[in-house]
Amino acid sequence: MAEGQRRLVCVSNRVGPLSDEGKAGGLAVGLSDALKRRGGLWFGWSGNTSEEGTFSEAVTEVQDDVAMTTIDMNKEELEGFYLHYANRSLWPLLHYRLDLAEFDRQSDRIYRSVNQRFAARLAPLLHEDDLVWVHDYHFFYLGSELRQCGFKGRIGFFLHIPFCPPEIFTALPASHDIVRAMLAYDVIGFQTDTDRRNFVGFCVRELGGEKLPGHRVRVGDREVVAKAFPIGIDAPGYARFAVSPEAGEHEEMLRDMAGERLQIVGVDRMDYSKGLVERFKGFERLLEDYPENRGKVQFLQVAPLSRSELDAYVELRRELEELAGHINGRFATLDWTPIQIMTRGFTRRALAGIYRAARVCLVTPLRDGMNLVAKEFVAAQDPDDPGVLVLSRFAGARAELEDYALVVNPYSTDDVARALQRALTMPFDERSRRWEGMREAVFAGTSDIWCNTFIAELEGTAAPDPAPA
Ligand code: ADQ
Repeated sequence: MAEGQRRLVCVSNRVGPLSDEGKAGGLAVGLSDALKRRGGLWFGWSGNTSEEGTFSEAVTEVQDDVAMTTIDMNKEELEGFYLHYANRSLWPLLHYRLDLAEFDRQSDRIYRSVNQRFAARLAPLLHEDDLVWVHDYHFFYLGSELRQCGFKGRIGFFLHIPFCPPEIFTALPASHDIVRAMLAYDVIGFQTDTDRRNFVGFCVRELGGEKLPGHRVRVGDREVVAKAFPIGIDAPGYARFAVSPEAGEHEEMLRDMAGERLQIVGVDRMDYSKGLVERFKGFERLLEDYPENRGKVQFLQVAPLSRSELDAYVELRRELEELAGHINGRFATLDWTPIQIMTRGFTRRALAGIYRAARVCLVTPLRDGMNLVAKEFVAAQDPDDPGVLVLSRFAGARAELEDYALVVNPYSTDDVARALQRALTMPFDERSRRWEGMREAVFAGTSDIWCNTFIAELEGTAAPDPAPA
């Protein structure tokens, strides 16, 4: 931490790792990049359960300038807070999947109490002039609970996933309580302007609030900043990963395996929001409608398992494996397996090599806050032979990359197949021009810039907006 700088305190459900481990998850990647540069305290759940739960002793691990302090949860807290309310109510709802969202009183109660417990444990660790930055949908109530504990400093919040339209959000029984509690934050950050508009729309229509100039919103006597801060990656660092020996090994392995064939890749946590089923069907349609690709392309989907305790995720894995089996059964020859699915994690360097070996990257979520994979793919490319990004119109990353990626409707099998065909046959000049444009965008919006812009807003030192919202 530089002298005179206020300490940054980040709060998120999972803490770390700071190192290049094979852990999948956009939040961990974004935050560790930011914290490693600035230093500070990172507070959250240890990943362990114990009988004492949120009353367990806090454990602190220090790495360089970052202290990581964690507490446990007990089984009931983990069930109600994490598995149920966060992952079965909020995650599907905020991803516009009302059909998958489940609501119940018990988990609502536990979610609130875990937020209260984390605030109670964090409050004694805080200094008055700390900048507290709370992350994601696990902790909507945490800011307001910190206020109850007497903390008067600045508190910001960033939502990594989408904020759905008010028409959908109002289905959540606690929707009013949640948004009112969010107003305890001084700055509320979203990935895109669409998310911000949805949130402000809720404040105005449901809570009688008022939209003010300069990305501000007023509800009753609370006036807060609600603004988009698109998250980025450490683009120069990622580009260096891509030319590391470990990346080189993976790139070579994949190129050897592909031989003359063109490689298509997808890299996503195995989650229904990522549109994997629809993507597989799009690939199948490519082989159906453009038969010249048979034997000439291969598709590797890397999809580490996540939340495998939940039924919807078990079902998804089954469906994907079945679909891959069906496609391979239908088109494979003795020397060609069209589609391969891998559920293991990779280090970030290894992944960078995989991206670099690919001619096309398929990033086709049905809904995604940002999608860092799209940005990593761009940063990892070889300027002498860059690949093409096929990007969902429903990924937050579209806002920055739409002029250069091939933008598709991920629900349309035909659209995905057409875009794939276009990507696979794209001449070098066009590939190169498109990649240059994306590269510029990815390097102009790095994780550093994301972090610094948010913190400047939280400190109240951000330059005023030239064009008020
Ligand atoms: P995620 O839903 O996790 O993030 P994403 O942004 O794509 O989605 O990030 C995934 C991260 O995990 C990437 O950095 C990727 O490299 C890594 N990863 C994926 N598969 C891996 C594997 N097999 N091994 C190792 N690493 C792997 C959430 C939101 C997103 C938002 C981010 C950041 O859902 O919309 O972009 O937070 O805010």
